[in-house]
Amino acid sequence: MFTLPYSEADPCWLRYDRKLSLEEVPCLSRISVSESSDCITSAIHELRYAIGKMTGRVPVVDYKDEDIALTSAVRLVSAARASTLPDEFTASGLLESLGDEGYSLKRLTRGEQDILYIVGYSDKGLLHGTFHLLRLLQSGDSISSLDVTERPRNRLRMMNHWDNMDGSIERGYAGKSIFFQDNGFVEEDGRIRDYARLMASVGINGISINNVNVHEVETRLITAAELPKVARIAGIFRAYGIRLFLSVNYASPMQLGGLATADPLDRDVREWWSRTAAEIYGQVPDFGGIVVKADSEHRPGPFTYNRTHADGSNMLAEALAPYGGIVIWRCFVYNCMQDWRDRTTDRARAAYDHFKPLDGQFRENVILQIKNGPMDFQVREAVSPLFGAMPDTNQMLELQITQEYTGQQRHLCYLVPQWKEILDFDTYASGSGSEVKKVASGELYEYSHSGIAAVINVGDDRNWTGHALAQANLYGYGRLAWNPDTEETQITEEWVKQTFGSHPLVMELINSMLTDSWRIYENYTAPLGVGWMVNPGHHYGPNVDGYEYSVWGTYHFADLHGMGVNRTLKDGTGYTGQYFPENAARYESLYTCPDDLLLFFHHVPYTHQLKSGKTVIQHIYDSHFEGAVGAESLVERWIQLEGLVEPDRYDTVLKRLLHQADHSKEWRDIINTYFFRKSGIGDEQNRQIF
Ligand code: GCV
Repeated sequence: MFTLPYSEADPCWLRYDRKLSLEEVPCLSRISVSESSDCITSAIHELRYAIGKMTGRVPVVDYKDEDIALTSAVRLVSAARASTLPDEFTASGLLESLGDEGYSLKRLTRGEQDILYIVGYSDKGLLHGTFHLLRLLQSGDSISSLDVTERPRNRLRMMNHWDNMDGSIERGYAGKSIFFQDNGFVEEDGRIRDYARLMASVGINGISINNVNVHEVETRLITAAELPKVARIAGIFRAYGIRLFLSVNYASPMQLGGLATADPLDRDVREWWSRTAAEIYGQVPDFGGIVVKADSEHRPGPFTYNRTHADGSNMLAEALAPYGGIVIWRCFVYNCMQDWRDRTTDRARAAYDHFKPLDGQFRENVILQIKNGPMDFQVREAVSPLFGAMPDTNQMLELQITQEYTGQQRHLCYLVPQWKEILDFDTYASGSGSEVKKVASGELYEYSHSGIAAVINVGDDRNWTGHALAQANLYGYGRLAWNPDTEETQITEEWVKQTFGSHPLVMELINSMLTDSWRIYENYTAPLGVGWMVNPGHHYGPNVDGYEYSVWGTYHFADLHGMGVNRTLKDGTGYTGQYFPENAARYESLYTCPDDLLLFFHHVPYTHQLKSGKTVIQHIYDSHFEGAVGAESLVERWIQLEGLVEPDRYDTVLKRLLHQADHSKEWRDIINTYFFRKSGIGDEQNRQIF
């Protein structure tokens, strides 16, 4: 007998608190299925648990699927049993159009008969279709004439963990790893199973479980001693339609194989990797592939041997190719030992400068994974000019759900609006309408592999994400990876309804808190796209000069006259020239560059007038005062929900919001004071600056 959930952790959006009457939806009283697979078993468990919880009666399962005799049932059918489907599914080639993961949901009522079909080409489609149905039921959406067909826009929809085997998580803000502890795997796997359920429910289909900074212990994950344990985790995910990936150490042939080199063109190195691939696939036949951070932030890579990133990734890709595996090669490559006195080197240029010249040189099972911006997941930065710039090389987008620079899950910062802007950004790579979402989905250049990955924000905290409202980022990412055109409002509403219920005030207030939160956070932190004014190392809290005289290439260049980074072609670093002409021209000119990114692209006097009509210095003051008021308003909104949200969640969120309101004042005062002292220009409204 199954029991869901598998752990005591917060169920997030899989709560199923809504009450449903079987009389209104008789089809929910029975599940009919005659096929079997791990994914189908998962789908049945999910249906039984959710329907049982919502209706008070766990549906019976009819494994013979004697359709003719059924009067009411949810019927799961894949292509293997297509002959038993009614004409509505077979006539128009619908089944074939679903691909490996799509599904069609139809409710057909004829007289006494009430059958709700969940139809997929494959069992994975059935599982995705199941979660779609449960989402509708839980949200209270009508299913009386249900007729939905969906397939994911992105082939690869991935989560990247930065988990270390000692249990710590790089940039993790919600406890310890759910996979690892004490340099081994956790023994109790209930959390992992519940995590797989959550991920599958939003359509995730790939997960890399260890940090891209692969240290000594984690390097051993691809050895015979560890692979059986990896296989156990892969099995948990497989049952939810998710393939497992690992991050690997580029220097593994030296560290594990005792070779003197990791040179990608060395015969012994190549053989070592192909033997290793054979061992991996011997244990995990559907292993997704590997994620590689090479020649970045002191990680080893092909540069040591005067080889290129194409040489390095192709060598690995060759080893994985016989098994259908892919190499996800990160483009986060830059000089992290820069001299701050050197104004000619621009970190923002690095990914494009390194990778663009290599277009067309990568094997078809290599994908370049590109961070959304050219710097590093700032609260606001430009979109990376590398998107769309490599028509002959597979690309995918990397986002960051974990809130490294956006409040570390102690501050509320809903990132769906930011991600929508990134996905909708028009690269003009192939004329207008060449948005990032079309590059990532492979629609622009018909890539053989592509998609979206994001650095996950979960840990073993009971509520997974530290801040309960940060679960919305997790949910929103999955929904956007499935379909980047999903409206922000739809995602937010879905999440709130499923997680907190449909009380009008709850809906209205949590919705508005999430919607406003990114702008509020931006307002009291880094102004006009400049970024990086954080404490070095841990990146929490204000420190305007924290990175100003460092090696990291992250400067604001504030002096007594003005601030910002001159990245123009005319007399700056030339970064603007990496964009396609429409964007290059827009960013190059002070007059067309959007205010939001002004200091990212230009160094201007404090008295420079923005499009808003304000001067830069007045904007800094105003936005910081507004931001702190905004943070206060989050508290004011939340306290209206006392009694409408259960006490535990209410209290923990309130605590974080109070901290945020307080901390936003610290941000406000430090930033405002710093620029007042630098510029000597007072606030027009004479508010208190120290
Ligand atoms: C995993 C930033 C983060 C690092 C992270 C790195 C990366 O520099 O601060 O913690 O390392 O990005 O994306 O590789």
